[in-house]
Amino acid sequence: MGLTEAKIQELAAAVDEAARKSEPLTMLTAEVPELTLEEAYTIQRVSMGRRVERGESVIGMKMGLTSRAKMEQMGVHNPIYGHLTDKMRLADGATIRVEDYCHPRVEPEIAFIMGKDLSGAVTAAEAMTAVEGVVAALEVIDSRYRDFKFTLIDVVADNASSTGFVLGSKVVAPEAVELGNLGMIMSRNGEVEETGSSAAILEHPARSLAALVGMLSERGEGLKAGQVVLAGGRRRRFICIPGIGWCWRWRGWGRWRWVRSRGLGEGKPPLCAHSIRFNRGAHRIRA
Ligand code: OOG
Ligand code: MG
Repeated sequence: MGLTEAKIQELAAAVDEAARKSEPLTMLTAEVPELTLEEAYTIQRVSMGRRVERGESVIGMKMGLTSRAKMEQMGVHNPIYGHLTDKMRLADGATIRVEDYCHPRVEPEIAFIMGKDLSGAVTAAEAMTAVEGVVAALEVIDSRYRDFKFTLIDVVADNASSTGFVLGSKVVAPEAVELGNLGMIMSRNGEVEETGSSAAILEHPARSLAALVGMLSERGEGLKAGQVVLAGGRRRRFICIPGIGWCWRWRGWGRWRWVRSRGLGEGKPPLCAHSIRFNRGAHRIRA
């Protein structure tokens, strides 16, 4: 037996309130073990409706669990998606306070800017014909679940942990970068920690876009021209804690710096804050 409309509304209100107040939430599946993936997506949509009622607008979508590493971490075989609203968009160079989140993590991402509407069953190549530009992005995710414990169904209901994203300023035509095998170097406090490629995103980020459109079409939905799509994290999530600065360099494209926390304000206790910067000159760097 499926969940009643009232129960869907109640669970959507719970995830929405937890996100709005950055308050820990008990896993929905602990209370409702029979919750299905389809119902979780309905809860996600109802919670987005609540945001829209408060004045936010949906400006795009994000894919999640698109890399083998993240799928293995969650023990799943399929990606998930979430919605992005205008309120989640952070300015390039913004400073955010770690205290304002439950379990903040950052992920380097690749974003598509749609030039045309796109719906139905499409191949990766067809999906790319609707893309106007690609841009290096950074996502801040924040699972609201207590002790950072959740199942796939819980994370879908919680809008795939969406909380913020930043788009770089160098939007390029999709063919201007080698999107399917874009090299990346990641360093922690100035030392190289990991290297990789955009191929980790479902073998090519375009496949992530096509998969998203396929999943949306199951609900009779699609993407609209002008929307932003985050293709999904390449590997793992990186913790945001004071004292750790992350830097990701994409080959021939740009560099993202997640700057270390620093104190803010004279005479006040130091706040844990991070500055997110997209270094405009860095596209000259070669990996
Ligand atoms: C779920 C969000 C997944 C990605 O890029 O894989 C995601 C999570 O890891 O909390 O944004
Ligand atoms: Mg992500």
